[in-house]
Amino acid sequence: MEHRTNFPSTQDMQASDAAHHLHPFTDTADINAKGARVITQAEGVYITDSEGNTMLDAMAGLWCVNIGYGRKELADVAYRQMQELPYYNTFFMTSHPPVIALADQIASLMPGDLNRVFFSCSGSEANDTNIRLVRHYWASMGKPEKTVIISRKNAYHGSSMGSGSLGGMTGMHAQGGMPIPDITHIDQPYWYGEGGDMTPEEFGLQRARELEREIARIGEDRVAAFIAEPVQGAGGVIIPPSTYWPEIQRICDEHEILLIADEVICAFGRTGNWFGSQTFDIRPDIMTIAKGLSSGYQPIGGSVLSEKIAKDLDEKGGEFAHGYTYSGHPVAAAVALENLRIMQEEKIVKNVRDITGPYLAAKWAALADHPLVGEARSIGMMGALELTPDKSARAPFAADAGTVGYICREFCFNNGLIMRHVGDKMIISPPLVMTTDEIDELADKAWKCLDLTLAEAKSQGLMVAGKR
Ligand code: PXG
Repeated sequence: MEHRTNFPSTQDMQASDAAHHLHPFTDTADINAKGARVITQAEGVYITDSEGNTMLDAMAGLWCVNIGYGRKELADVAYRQMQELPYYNTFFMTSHPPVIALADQIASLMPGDLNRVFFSCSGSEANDTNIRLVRHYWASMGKPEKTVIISRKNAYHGSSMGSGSLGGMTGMHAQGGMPIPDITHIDQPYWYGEGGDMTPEEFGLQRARELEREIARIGEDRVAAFIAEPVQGAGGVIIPPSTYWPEIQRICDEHEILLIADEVICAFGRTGNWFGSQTFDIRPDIMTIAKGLSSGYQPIGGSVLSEKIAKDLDEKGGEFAHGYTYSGHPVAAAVALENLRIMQEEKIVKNVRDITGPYLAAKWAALADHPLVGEARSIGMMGALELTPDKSARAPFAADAGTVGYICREFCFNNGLIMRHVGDKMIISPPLVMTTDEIDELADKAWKCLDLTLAEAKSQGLMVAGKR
């Protein structure tokens, strides 16, 4: 496709950006001094900036462009829908064809009896919906005192007051009065960083049983729900030990609490099945979805309720006094529907499960041979590298967390690879359509950037182990 090239100069765009645009999760002084990298176009798994540099996008934007960039079918559907019905709401007894078809399609893909969708425009909104929904649910069931939601440290569930409170990011909680009341956080199943001398299996059980202790501490009659990502994404692609989810599921089954699986990242193929809940055999009462639902082409998310919860609410819930102007937006719904159609037609999830996922797993695991890498883990099409000054001890760096990760991230950017750092973990979440050749390119570039990072870390005296 021919792309537009008549943008203002990079310098002019950077100056306007600095003057008028406040960026999410960005140090303003830093970006204003250095200038934003301006991304102007993208095709397949590559993005291009205003200076003409092309980079392999191993993050699929922000874990979302699962189908890859430049799919004309999605643009065509949006164009047609905008002409036919650009907007109508789903409040006050109305609906429209795209949202009806999309809810039906989501329900048919969902595991178990997850069957009813409440739409939002993002994962944050969907999780805010979940907070209100589970509290409304228990109040409707005659148990208004069940309001506490248990979450986990280092979880990411969004950035609004509600979803940011559900999340367990201490840096976020330090700003703006979070968490809101009645949300608590248990420890995460992060074996590499916190497992000590335990085997991953022992550690997984121990961390899962914290949920049972937390329910007992708070009192079951006060607990509404437990929320967790099948694999923690933004926290650093933390893949739980095999014992973790079965034990969590047992605890949820044995107690009167709802289980919310936040699949904003895991859903729609990321872990090699349609849903992370299938990969880990989780039976959620509510699932949060967003990102991959539209491959990021339109902002859309949702909360998917089990048939039981939905039926109970039909009978006893009355009006749920909640909704967003753009809940089930027709253009977003039409685009999501087309995205799901292409995913099915091109067997993208099966391809991840049988071909590219295993291929990435082998290539990624080989990066553990690099002297800077303490662990290389992956599942489906997501992975993490733990950078360390001492492989044998799983040691962190003595320098501030993220110092070496940041150096590596910058080398990646400057060598044609988008890989993110979370502290001193390097993480990837490439488009699900990435080919084996492109995975080779990803692994080669990652190795080269690790070499550059190691040399730089040595020259700055950073290869010194610190304490956990
Ligand atoms: N839940 C999960 C599991 C997520 O990963 C959200 C909810 C919130 O979704 P919205 O659409 O409101 O952003 C997310 C989003 C990162 C990063 O740096 C991760 C996310 C968003 C932005 C940055 O890894 N995840």
